[in-house]
Amino acid sequence: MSNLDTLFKEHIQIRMRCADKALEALNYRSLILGAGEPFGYFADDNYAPFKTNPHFAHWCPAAGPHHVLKYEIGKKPLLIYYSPDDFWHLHERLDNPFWASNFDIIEVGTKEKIWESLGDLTYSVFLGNETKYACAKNIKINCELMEARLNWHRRFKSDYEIHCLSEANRIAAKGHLAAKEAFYNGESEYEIHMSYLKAMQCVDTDLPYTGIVALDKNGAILHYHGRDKKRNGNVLLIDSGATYNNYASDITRTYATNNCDPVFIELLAQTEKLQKELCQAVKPGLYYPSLHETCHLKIAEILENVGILKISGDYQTALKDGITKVFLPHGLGHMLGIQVHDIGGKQLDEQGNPAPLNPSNISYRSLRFVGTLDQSVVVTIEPGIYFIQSLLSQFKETNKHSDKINWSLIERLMPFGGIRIEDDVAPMGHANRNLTREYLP
Ligand SMILES: [Mn+2]
Repeated sequence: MSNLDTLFKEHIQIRMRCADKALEALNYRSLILGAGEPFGYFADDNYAPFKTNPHFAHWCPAAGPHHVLKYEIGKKPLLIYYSPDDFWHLHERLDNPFWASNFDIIEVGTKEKIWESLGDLTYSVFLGNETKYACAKNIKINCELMEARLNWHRRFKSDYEIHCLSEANRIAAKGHLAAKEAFYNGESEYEIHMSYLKAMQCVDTDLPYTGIVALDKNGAILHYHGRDKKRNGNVLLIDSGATYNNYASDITRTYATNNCDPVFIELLAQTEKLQKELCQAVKPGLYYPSLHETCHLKIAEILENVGILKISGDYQTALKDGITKVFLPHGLGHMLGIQVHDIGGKQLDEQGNPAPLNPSNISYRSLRFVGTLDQSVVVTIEPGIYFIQSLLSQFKETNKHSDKINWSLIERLMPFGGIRIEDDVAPMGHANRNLTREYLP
């Protein structure tokens, strides 16, 4: 048995134990998870690239739509694998993947057969978007309390999942190294992106999310998805990942040429140093929003160090007055797993109660993970500093603290867009494992 087989076996056993607990608590007998069906565009016969229902993917790496998994308390999970005789579309044949021995598997050729093969469905709960057949069987659909419990369990990664996340980082590191080289060779956003894909031997739809490849001022558009053909940028902000067995990596790097303003180069060096310090602080028991707050205080310090802010070392007040949020409007990071922004970050417990937020701290509102880190709760750490025209103008015109900002220096730095550095970090033992830096400096 290979290492992956052993890890997966253990992963499925954990899934079964967690599902037993959730099913018993909510008085169900079996859990039915649909891989799902692709989303079709309105008034069109085209479909969006298929993404598997994350609840299904948590149990089974099988690719493609329509498969259904049934787990009944105390029984071996049953996978109904959809394998039609279809010359219009490609359907991956089952073969003998590493995970197969953990399921009883029935291969069927029609969607109707899937549901006939599931057996007794009394006291079942179905999660997925393919609800038509489940409705016809009169079973409970997309029960929120069940979703909350499964989302909660997804927070704690098994050793198999950590392995997959690490592999997703290893693969993405190849792309990032190629992108860096392409940038220093003067390539355009489009060319850098193509170099990224080529190095990983993949296409856009294999990526866990639409990558951000931003040269210069485009880095200040936080979800920039352009692919400009203009060459010879001075700054590259690249936020791009890879997928391995449905698990995502989420990595950002910022590179600058020597043609940049020296203040920007200094900002980049200090942000990198801060990012590494924040990563080192990740450990079980740490309340994540407190690290977000530390990040904002340090950003205030950095901005003062390079002469952007005049705040006499009063970082706490700069945070309270919302000055740091002008430069860093997003959260420190988020949970990572099957989904890039793994679900359940604002959930307090497995019942699905919401985590309390500190309403007095305005910088918390954009935070996607409000909780305490525990063993193997993988998170991203992604501090940034941006020169966003709209936020800066608004602050200058309406905020009574606008005299604390060195506006002539801001004007000089605007053309360079912004900085973000992001790693994926797994709290482990009394410290952590930085899954990204193991492969990418
Ligand atoms: Mn991220």
